[in-house]
Amino acid sequence: FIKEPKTAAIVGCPFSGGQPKPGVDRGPIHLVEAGLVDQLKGLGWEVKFDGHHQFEEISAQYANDPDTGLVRDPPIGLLKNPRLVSSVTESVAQAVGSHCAKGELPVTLGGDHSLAMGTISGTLTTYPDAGVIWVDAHADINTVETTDTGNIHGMPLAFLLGLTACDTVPAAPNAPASSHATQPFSWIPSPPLLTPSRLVYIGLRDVDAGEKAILKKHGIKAFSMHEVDRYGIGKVVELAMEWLNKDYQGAHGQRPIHLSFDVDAMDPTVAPSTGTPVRGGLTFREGHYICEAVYETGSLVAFDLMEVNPSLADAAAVQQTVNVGCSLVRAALGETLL
Ligand code: B3U
Ligand code: MN
Ligand code: MN
Repeated sequence: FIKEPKTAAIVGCPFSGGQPKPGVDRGPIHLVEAGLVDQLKGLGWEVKFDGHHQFEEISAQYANDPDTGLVRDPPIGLLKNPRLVSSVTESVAQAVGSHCAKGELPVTLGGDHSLAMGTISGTLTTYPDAGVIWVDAHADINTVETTDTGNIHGMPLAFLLGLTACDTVPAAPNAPASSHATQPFSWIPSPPLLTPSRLVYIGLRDVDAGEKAILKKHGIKAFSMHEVDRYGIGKVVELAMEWLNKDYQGAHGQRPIHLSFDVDAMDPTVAPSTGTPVRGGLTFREGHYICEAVYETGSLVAFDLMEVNPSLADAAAVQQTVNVGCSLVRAALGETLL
């Protein structure tokens, strides 16, 4: 899938609007400052990086009016920053999609996990039959009806799968006239490009009751930490790949894979600096093994590393988390293969 010379495109997304804690927008900056670009070049990849995406124009459009105090992006139901997140994720979809179309491997650095609405949409425009492996402590599949927090980083898969939508609302005063203002996320194609049978989870351990019902209803395959303990990570990745390819007839014999990795899938002792750590997570090796094994199949077409938040721990813990983040990206780009 990836053309020679193998090119990785870093898509830095300093964005935190899908959740309330400041700092996660600094994640990509720290990862790049730690030397990620040169590290990937050292693995033999050509690396494109034109600086982090600046969502300034979009953020300015939806920021409260400084003069009148008008709120341009009021909540819709519980959902916070819906227009902003919708607009940012659509622009991420375009960036990621253009890299995929050129045969490059987009490596998107978050930022919060709402960004994956953009990354996965971008991948699916080039690879409509791609499978998604979602590595996370959380299922991120709340709908407008089930969300308790209204944080959109807990909802991206519900939008991608067409399981939820925002109602059409009157444009907020002074907001730009666009579909983002009146019906956020209506840019996501309907019928959806992603289907429940092409999604597999690894690492779950904090899933809301409403989300469990959604997983059950749609028969979505999930390997929680319980299955990681029972089968071991080697078997889990094998079963995940088998599931995604079980009735696939396409050209390469294997679906293209989009690997979306939330750093909070890792145990907090391994990656402490993240917004919603949950104990009992993946070990250093288990996390890396997932990345290595998916790369080894030759079908990885896009990788996300999300939710590194450099402002939630002391300097040593931040450094540790950033280093683990870089190391997961290297593993996904073949570092440990001999
Ligand atoms: N399921 C909860 C918590 C959560 C989801 N993703 C993260 N936290 N990082 C929610 O807010 O939807
Ligand atoms: Mn997540
Ligand atoms: Mn998570």
